[in-house]
Amino acid sequence: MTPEDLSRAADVLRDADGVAMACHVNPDADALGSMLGLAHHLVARGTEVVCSFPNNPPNLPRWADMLPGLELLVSPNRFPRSPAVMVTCDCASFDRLGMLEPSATAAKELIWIDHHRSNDGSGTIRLVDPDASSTCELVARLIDEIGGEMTRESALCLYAGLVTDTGRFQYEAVTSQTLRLASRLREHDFDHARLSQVFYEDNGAAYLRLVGRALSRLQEVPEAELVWTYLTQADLAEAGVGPGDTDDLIDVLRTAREADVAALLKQQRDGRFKVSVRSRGGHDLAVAAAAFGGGGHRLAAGYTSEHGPAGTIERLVQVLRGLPVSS
Ligand SMILES: [Mn+2]
Repeated sequence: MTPEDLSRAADVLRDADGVAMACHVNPDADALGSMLGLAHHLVARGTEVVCSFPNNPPNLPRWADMLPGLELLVSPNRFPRSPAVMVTCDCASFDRLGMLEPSATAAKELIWIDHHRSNDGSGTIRLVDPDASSTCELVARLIDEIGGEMTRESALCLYAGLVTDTGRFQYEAVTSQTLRLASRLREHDFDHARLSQVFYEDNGAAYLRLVGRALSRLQEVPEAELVWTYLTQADLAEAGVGPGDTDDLIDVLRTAREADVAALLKQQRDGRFKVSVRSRGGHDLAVAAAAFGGGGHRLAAGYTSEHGPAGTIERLVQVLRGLPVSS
């Protein structure tokens, strides 16, 4: 992200009458928080803002209620078809926009804000910094460049993304700048303890039983420094847990000291497995996931596999060991 791009994006957003904003499918708190954080700032300046993400119906995770500005969200089929100015938040690739892709293609100005290393290069103005802790951190820089007082609503939304995308300030992308931003955001009056509770201490008993099931299947592959497990659609149905409610399970797996890489395979409705991978530092998983058409960060990435659990792991082991993958 160059200073020129940042200043050009700020110019465009200052001058725009209306801005259409989108974040990635199945938004996490960084995606939703960065989008709404910037939206609040623009709304406060009198700009017309509409926000969306490509889930139809737009079912939101439970924690989303904590974020102000949900009334700015429209369902993807009501999103402007050819916006003059469009902003995307936290999208590593164009296809993460799903059914909002045509709007991004048609947009006159497309401001692309993201921090994924595997970002694939869309946008007329690119605010992409793979070293940034979160998209929220990039949005904070953009808000400073636009000028004007940051509102409490923006601060809360950005704080939510900052806390969660840094694993509560523990990942390597956390810099003194990240912590200074957190401190600045916390000067605003919001209940950060309640926010943390909603993100980290809000599990249902059914989910905890499902974690037990997944952990009881944990397998180790020492030659690839890997631990892994899986959940099927039947597991989810039996537990009565939605697939979006299992996002934190990988954070339990990754604590295994026997391995460098943890992989969680979650079966999707179409039968394929969504694979989340995390490294403790020894493997570049953005590269590994790219071998399977996915992407992400060096230590946290994901992809979708056509193969069952055994076939998926067999291929992952080959990539982790630097061997050619059988198709
Ligand atoms: Mn992010």
